[in-house]
Amino acid sequence: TDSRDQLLAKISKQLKPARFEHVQRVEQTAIQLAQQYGVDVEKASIAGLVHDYAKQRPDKDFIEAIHHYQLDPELVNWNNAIWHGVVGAELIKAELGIEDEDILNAVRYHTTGNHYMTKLAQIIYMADYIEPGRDFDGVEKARLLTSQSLELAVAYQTKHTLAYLLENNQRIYPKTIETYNAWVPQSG
Ligand code: DGI
Ligand code: FE
Ligand code: FE
Ligand code: FE
Repeated sequence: TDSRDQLLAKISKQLKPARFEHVQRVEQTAIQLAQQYGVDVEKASIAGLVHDYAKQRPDKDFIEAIHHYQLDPELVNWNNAIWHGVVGAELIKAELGIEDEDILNAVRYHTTGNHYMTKLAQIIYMADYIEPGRDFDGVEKARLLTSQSLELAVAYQTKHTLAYLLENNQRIYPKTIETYNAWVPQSG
């Protein structure tokens, strides 16, 4: 794997400045949460830095990767919002040499969540939502919950994201519904 400087150089080459700043804020937020919740800080740092690595790739790169890596063929019916995590993880593995499956799964699930998420994946899911540059109704509540309980925070984000998508007549990716069913109803 690369040194931190090499990793940062490769990431910054893929991203416009505003997006590169976002991933650095996600990294810092993820490091703080890892310290609080007893998760490997180095993994949280790397996962935060790489989570949106593929966000600005052209659609054709994702279509090619779905075929090349024999991912779920249904993925071709989705778009960058879903691809940059699920398919992006394969590009991160191939292009950045990151092979840790916990880190790769944290990237895969950072947008939609998953029925099962490690603490690292929960941290990246939440750090992406609450990093200091985020500003939306409910972000303060999300920050407070994240400091109190990762599980309740994951449930909060999952519910509010699904409600937002429904309100805006967006298609719901099946894994988003799986995440909702696994995390929200039993949390009260
Ligand atoms: O990449 P970021 O902007 O930092 O954030 P993200 O990866 O969490 O979210 C990317 C987008 O994905 C966001 O606008 C919400 C959207 N999204 C999440 N779940 C679904 C979804 N879009 C659709 N259509 N369906 C989903 O289930
Ligand atoms: Fe993202
Ligand atoms: Fe997110
Ligand atoms: Fe992000």
